[in-house]
Amino acid sequence: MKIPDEVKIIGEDIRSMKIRGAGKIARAAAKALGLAAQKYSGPNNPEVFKKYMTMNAEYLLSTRPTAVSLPNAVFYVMNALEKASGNVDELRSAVIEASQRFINESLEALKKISEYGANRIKDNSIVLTHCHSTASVSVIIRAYEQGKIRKVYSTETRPLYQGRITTRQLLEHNVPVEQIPDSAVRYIMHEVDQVVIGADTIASNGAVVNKIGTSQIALAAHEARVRVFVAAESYKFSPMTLIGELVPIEFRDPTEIVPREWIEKHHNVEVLNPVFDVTPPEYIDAIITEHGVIPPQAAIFILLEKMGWVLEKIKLGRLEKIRLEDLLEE
Ligand code: RUB
Repeated sequence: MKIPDEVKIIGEDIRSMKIRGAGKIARAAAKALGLAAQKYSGPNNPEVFKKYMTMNAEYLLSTRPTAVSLPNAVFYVMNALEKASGNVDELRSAVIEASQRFINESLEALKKISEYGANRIKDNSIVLTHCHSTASVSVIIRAYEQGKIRKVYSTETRPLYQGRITTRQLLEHNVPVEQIPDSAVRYIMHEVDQVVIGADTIASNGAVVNKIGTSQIALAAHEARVRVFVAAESYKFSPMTLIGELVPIEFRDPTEIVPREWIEKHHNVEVLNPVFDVTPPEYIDAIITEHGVIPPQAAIFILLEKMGWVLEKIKLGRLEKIRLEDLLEE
């Protein structure tokens, strides 16, 4: 049994960040599991098929550590497999159907978030956003269509410049946008009316894990009494944080920051490249989800009410390390 090439291509695109952003990663992982099911050519034995799907799931889970949207998407599809019964064809259909359902629900969620989020933007606003978040961009575009946005500041987001994707997408929708270096955020904040950002993971206490630099932006906004909104689908809430798990922060290769030759020339100096940070709930005014706009402190309700299907699988307090098998075990 091996992982099909189609799944490996998606997995490697996630790892290398060709596919990036928590929502896109989740949809790509769901799609990959659907493809894995389609490509299965092993024996007509449900147990073998389940093992094969678990192998594909484990592989996808290993690609990037921080965005909980990835495990949540994988668990969503694997949960459908676990609940299904019958022969391999029936199990295969259950996986393909769940994969498509996750993708559709995710896109529906984005539409709702753009509406709910745009409602929270005041007339004549200057908005600041960070990195590239599909959820935030859709809020901003919708608010612009409603005539509420005067200008957007888009941070360049070193080292990989995802802010340029944001700027390009906003320009494509005629939204007036100015690109600024990350270090200009505090300087510009007195002009800003609202900050709108996305999330990779939201903890049960409402802390938001997002692209490195987000917490500094939130601090500068707090100091200037500018409100901070987070646009995030419910599958970005982390069930594991309910039982005290920490959100792993991804560190990427130092050469994303400086060339290898520079490092070698400088006595192999240590270069750190943490790619996400944690913004405490006190610095966030509201989280815009497809279920409505909530204060960060209400994250726990989204987890308990909307992500309950994952919680059912967690044996509270007994897991040292949460692994797929543990979550799927009855
Ligand atoms: C992307 C990032 C985005 C969130 C939300 O980081 O931090 O703000 O993932 O994005 P990276 P979306 O570029 O390292 O993946 O709203 O598109 O899910």
